[in-house]
Amino acid sequence: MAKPPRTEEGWYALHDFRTVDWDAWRAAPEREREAAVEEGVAYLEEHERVVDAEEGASAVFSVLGHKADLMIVHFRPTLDALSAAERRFESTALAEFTDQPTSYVSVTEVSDYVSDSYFDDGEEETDEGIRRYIEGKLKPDIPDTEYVSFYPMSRKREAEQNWYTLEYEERSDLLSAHGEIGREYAGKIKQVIASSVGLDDYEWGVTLFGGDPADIKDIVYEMRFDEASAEYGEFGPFYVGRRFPPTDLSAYLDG
Ligand code: 76R
Repeated sequence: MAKPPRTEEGWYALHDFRTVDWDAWRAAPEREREAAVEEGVAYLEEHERVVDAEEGASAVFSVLGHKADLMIVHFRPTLDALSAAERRFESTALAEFTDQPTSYVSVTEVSDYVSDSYFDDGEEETDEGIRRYIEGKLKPDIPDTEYVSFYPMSRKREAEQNWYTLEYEERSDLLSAHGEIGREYAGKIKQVIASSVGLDDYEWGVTLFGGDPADIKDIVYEMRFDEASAEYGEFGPFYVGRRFPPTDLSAYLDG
């Protein structure tokens, strides 16, 4: 058996997609719409302030295209906290106007590939810079940049291309070449990679944040030519959205 990497898990992630029933929204009496906006804004503000848990991060995005209208992203220390956040949304008057076409559950992870010294020497012994880098991956903040892209992906398990039968060294080399491309986008793209093995339909959820949607397109495209993705990447549906402050909910719904 090829050696699995050691991993450490951080915050759990829920990508909660919602469609709005626009006909019902337009047909609803004004006071119902007002109550929905008021409760929706309160829900989003409280979750962005993380009043429901010790730590975490949340944000809301408007999603382009037919797949969804809203994406609410929550990072929390436990799966239970995510479940509570999801159910709490259902109790708002806004939820009466929404459906959940899809969702994604995952957990942030760092592995040996990122830093074997962290796993060999333990947290205390690890270089301060690396420790902060790892902490940032396990407990990601959500940047203020405007655009987001989310997609699930897996590594192939096919007869000729099987990531899971490659030797550890080979996987590690492929991912460090992958990381070199990634670092060219420093300052332009922030990525959150969270494992969904055993939790959802693909193996990772990828969330890319950036100020320019062209950078999102470029990083994904460039990585397609890199062996880790070209040979072993398998992708699910893509969702692209724009962050908005909770107080703009009314403008989004009525705009
Ligand atoms: O040695 C190193 O520097 C590698 C560090 C690293 C790892 C281990 C790294 C860096 N990634 C790693 C693992 Mn990544 N990443 C993606 C995508 O669309 C695509 O083709 C892929 C989607 C992007 C855009 C991205 C960006 N990465 C992984 C894994 C887990 C693999 C496994 O365990 O088998 C996946 C699925 C994945 C996918 N990666 C980086 C980036 C960027 C921007 C970096 C460099 C910046 C940074 O390290 O934070």
